[in-house]
Amino acid sequence: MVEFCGLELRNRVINASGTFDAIAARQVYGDALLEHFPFAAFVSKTITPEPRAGNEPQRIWETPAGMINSIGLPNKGLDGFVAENLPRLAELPVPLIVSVMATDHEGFARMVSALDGRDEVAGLELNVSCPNVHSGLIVGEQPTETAALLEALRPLTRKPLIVKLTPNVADPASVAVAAEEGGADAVSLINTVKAAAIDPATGMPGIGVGQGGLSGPAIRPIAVGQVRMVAAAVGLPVVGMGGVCSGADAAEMLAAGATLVAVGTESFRDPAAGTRIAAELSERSRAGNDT
Ligand code: RRO
Repeated sequence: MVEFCGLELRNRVINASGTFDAIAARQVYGDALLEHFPFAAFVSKTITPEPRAGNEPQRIWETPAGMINSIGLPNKGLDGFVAENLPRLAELPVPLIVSVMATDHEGFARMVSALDGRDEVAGLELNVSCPNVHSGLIVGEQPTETAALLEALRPLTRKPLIVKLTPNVADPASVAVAAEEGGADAVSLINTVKAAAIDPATGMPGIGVGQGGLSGPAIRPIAVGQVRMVAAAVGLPVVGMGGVCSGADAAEMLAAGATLVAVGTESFRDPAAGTRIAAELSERSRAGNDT
């Protein structure tokens, strides 16, 4: 077992938010999903206080060794999530972490307070890759904004608060330190890297809204570099993610300083990737191979 923010996990491999739809997977695989759940904890797709339709198509564009997405946070809003998704996610055989995002402290506070009262929720991930409507600044791009958000939310819950860091900054470690000073329990990184592609057939952007976030093996060295810098700067546990496709990749993330590893884009290719990567990781440690 692995201890993470007071949670007991069966191994070090979880999912990256928004990359595995456990409710849809249950419909496809039935109870076999519960018997062979690919992750040691489940992180939900990010929810917002009010429902959102998400972005116009195209939402996904394949690139060499990865993909660009701009999904735009389609979700049922807090009330719809609690009424319709939470009962189903509570049936998963692993701890549930709910990812939340809002455009002001009040919106974040409403979600954190509501979810604090739910025993089904083991922890909260704060997705800070969004603008604060009052300052116009992306919260996770500014240490001061990140610290202020944590100071507002920390008194509202004793559940673990994990801050999901954006890679689109010069110094992610300074944002991680601000999260730690504000009272975060862990940090997770990296979210997707800002990117665009032009469709050669049309000369127009491949993503409907013009640009999006790059994920997959293409960004793994960026992720390893940032995990290494952040892990050296904070005393908090770090969830490392970005292009992890194998046990060797996961071992690299752990060697860089991560406590847990999250699998994202690889689950689109292989829905059982989490199980395979955890098995490869455990085989490596049995063989005494650290990296
Ligand atoms: O929904 C999205 O488009 C999205 C989100 Br909220 C995020 O945090 N990262 C990402 O790559 N896409």
